[in-house]
Amino acid sequence: MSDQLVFRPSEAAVANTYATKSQYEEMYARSIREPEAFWAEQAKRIDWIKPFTKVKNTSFAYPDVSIKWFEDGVLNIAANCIDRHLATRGDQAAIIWEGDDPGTQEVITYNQLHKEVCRFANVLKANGVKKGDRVTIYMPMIPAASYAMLACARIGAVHSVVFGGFSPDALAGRITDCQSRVVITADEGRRGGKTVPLKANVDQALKNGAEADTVLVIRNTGNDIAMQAGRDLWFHEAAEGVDSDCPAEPMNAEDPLFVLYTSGSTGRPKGVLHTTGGYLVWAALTHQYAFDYQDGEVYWCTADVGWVTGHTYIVYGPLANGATTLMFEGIPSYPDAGRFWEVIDKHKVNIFYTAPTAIRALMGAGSQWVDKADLSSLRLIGSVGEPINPEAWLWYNKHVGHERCTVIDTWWQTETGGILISPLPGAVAAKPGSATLPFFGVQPVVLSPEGVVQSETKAEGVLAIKDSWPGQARTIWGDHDRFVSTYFETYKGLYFTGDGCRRDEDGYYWITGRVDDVLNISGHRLGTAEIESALVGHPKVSEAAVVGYPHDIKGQGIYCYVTLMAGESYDDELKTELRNWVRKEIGPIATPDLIQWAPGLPKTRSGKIMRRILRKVAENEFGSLGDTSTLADPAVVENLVENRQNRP
Ligand code: 6R9
Repeated sequence: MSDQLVFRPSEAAVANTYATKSQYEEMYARSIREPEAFWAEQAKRIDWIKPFTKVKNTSFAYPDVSIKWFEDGVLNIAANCIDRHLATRGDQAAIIWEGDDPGTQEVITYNQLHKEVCRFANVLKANGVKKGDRVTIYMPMIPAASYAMLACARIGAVHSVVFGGFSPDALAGRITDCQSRVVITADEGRRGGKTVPLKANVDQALKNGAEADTVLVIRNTGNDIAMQAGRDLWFHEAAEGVDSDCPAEPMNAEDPLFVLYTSGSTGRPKGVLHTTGGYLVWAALTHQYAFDYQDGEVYWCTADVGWVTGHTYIVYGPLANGATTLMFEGIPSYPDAGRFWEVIDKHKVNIFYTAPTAIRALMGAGSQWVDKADLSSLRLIGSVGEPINPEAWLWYNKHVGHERCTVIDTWWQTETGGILISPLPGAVAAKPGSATLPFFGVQPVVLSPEGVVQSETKAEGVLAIKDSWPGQARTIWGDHDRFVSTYFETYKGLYFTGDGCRRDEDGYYWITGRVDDVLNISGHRLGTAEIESALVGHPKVSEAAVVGYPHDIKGQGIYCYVTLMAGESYDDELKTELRNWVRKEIGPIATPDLIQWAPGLPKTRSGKIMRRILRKVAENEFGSLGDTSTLADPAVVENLVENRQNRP
């Protein structure tokens, strides 16, 4: 191997693996050569009520994109994640819940999970929820969030989980877009010792234009909240006397399972739709192989169920495999920067999966926090959500993995359903900063920005995928045209990821980040368009342009250029006001880091904002602004450079 820093699988990792190097190579080759046979076999890992006879029926041909897997098969996801384990592991922990407050925890066995999910499903049914109906879930990280998701899956309702950190307006938009008539929430959530007013946010969302018939409220903190008669129901009251058994609805493989909103480069967030059969096969298979999950291990993914990582790798993948999945309500820094490590020791966690932003923040807090923990239970540590810089990778490997654990960097997206590029622990040597090689069935393609396929191994450009895989999103809720134009129009015949990448001489993929107007803030996707639209919604703002810039902890920070209405005064007080405004409009994750007053924005003569220049100024690289001759008013740039906010 060419690069100096290569970490080969340890003997222990090879002894433990489902795929050695040669097995990975064989399976990968077969998955490409004979996808029908390969996937027919892999799909046997889940229980089908009625077996499928067709495996793959997919086309990326523009504009007739259509993706179907196992299309005549019938199954139920909740039955796969719960019922089929009861005979062999009814008393095994399905979920270990660790509360925000270090003293709180709960263990839920598969038997208990069955009962809870059935009761939840019966409450939904009693409130009129039927197969195909959408249900919005706006919850803290408590076990009831996964009961709610699995209850929807059990009766065939389509869940739309909205991250509990989103604002009432962001929530309202998501309720309206998929027309959910039922919202599931809690009185309040807890995070880092503070409470989050979830139910009050729902009230606000329903006041601001969203509509719902029923709000089901879980009692969590027990603090007083307002309840609206005729609309709001306490879950514990609604669940009184309901049956603790509920039959699992037979679902077609292509019936929708969930909608999850994610940011794109333009417009409002889009509801990415995943279906049943292919998604579950992908979630279960990738969870088993990427983590080499072994029976009895304790597995912890630190994501929130409001993101796709929480869907696939806290709930569906691990439970489909009969795993013990740890669910954490809190944050890495509460009560102190040792929390993650204490939780690992307390619950003897074997597999730990987190985000680079958390690793960088904990690295910044000082190694003394992690070094006083034992961490000997760990076998594998993973990362997801954004590129991991080699420095953070090496710190993670040394201080968390004790140079003994396997480290995996997994690349994927909301739209991909699960991991697409990642080293398999017993097969593929890691290089810090590279997500390495594709998973079974995944054919990455590197294109020049003009769309020329790079056939040399060593290549650089944008990343696309050549053919469908079972876990792929099928459409955007209510807007198939947008699905087709977002992912399949730019490079005909290929799925376009929106990421830039480099492939080295060993065929390893190095993801370099988004090439579109999507920001990745602490591993969370945000569209610049969403932040701009929040800013121009403020009465004093006339125009705004938002770009990302490198940020030590968050990966990217949010840099806003703002032009005010004539006569408004550019002062610091207004900057604070705008920061709070965006927080309120979208949520704390969208809070601007830097705001620059821009009496003028650089525009072409046809009026297009030249973002390239704005990015350079934000990156503090104004020496290389490139061609500015097409600007309508070149003097604007001088002013921007002079007043730049990101000085070292
Ligand atoms: C799972 C998830 C997707 C975007 C993706 C890319 C970035 C995710 C990464 C990574 C480099 C990794 N991304 N994992 N970049 N290396 N291992 O994060 O989904 O929220 O949809 O974000 O995140 O830019 O396009 P999602």
